[in-house]
Amino acid sequence: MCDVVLGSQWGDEGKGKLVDVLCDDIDVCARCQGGNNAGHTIVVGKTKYDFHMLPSGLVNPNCLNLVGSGVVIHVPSFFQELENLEKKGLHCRDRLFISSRAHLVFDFHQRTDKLKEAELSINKTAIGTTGKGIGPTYSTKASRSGIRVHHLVSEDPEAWEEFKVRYNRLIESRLKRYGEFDYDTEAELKQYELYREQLRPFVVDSIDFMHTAIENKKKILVEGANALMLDIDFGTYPYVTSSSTGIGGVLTGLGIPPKTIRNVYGVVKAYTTRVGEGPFPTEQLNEDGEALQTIGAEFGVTTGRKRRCGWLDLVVLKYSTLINGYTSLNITKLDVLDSFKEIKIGVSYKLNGETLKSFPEDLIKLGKVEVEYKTLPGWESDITKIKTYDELPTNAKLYLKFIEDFVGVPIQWVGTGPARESMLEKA
Ligand code: 2SA
Ligand code: GDP
Ligand code: MG
Repeated sequence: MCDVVLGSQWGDEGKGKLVDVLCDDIDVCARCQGGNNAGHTIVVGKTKYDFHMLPSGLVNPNCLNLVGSGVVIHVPSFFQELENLEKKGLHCRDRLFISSRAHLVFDFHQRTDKLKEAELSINKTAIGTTGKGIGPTYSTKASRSGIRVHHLVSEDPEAWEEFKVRYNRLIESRLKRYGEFDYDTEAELKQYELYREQLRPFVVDSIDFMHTAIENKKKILVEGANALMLDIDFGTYPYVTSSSTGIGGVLTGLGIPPKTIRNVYGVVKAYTTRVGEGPFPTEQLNEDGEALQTIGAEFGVTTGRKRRCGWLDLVVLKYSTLINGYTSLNITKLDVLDSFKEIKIGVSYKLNGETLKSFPEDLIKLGKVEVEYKTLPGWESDITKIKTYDELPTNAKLYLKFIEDFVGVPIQWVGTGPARESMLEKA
């Protein structure tokens, strides 16, 4: 059976840490969507690991790791990330596999990501992407002109010629769209000729890989990247990423049927953050937002951008619960609220005096909603040394209970610090 970890807000909820905690007892960890736009931080003792495209399960020496077919792979970054992990003493080459069906991100995808953003910024409508070429790569995938891993590594005598034809066709269409830009196709192709050999040992038929693991009753954990509110269908479109970041992406990105899914863990930051542009109803452009940003050290793991901060938004969490069907929740970074005298929680959106039933799809509407807040008393004490859920201050428990009652999903874990040990499990 597969358990799944999904981000419930706008990302950076602390999914990596939960995956790391769960991976102690896991045989296979799989990524199903996104690419190296993701940033998952794991703190083990004094070592901090930053994962981008690779699954966080690599930290566990007994865990096999799969980069699934729904992921988009920038090969130079794949090797760079692997090297960085190895430099930190994590030897994991023999436990890392990539799907032959995953699409490749080329440098020109990253270039055109930035060119498109520059175009949009003229009208102040840039998305605030990570610049990792994610949107352009999923675009070429959807328009059926993308290049997949098997196109690169195939040993068929015609494969390399065919690869070059596809590659040149893609370059031509980019140049047509964006005009001439300086780009060394010869150098890139030479590099990819080397990658053909270097990448081959990692490549598997991921359908066979996953289904063999399922048949052999292996414990599988799927690591979602980004989060539901960045989903291409259900997020704040167009201020979203270009993959299915919810439960749907788990099925389409790994080729597994719904009946193989057991638990769906929703990771919820105790407040809300967002990096990049787009609507954020509970954002606090004031001292509270600044305090959350500073205390929570809210900076993007991939781009280093400051994350925007605001109160927990239960309208968002309820909406995200409807779509992903969380079986339990991990509330993270509760310790960041330790010093607040009062804590607010967004509980409903009002538009023209009427309470909305759900999260609006229309950004004009969303821009006009008035958030109604419930104010709860803070606990004003340090929870970072606490070892059990029961020892949490009464007001912290009230805060958690309010969330649980509102969304109707039990809280299973509470994060009280970045380290692996700072995770309280509710009995
Ligand atoms: P893209 O690059 O096309 O996926 O960007 C589209 C939107 O998706 C947002 N996005 C993210 N939001 C939060 N965290 C992400 N990962 C990094 C991290 C982000 C970073 O863990 O900190 O370092 O800046 C991530 N990746 C994509 C992005 O901000 C756009 O709003
Ligand atoms: P992800 O993208 O969801 O995996 O999250 P990120 O790694 O991008 O961002 C979460 C950040 O919060 C990381 O720096 C984590 O080390 C840190 N973190 C995770 N859980 C906790 C927690 O409970 N308390 C604190 N203070 N930090 C946490
Ligand atoms: Mg992140």
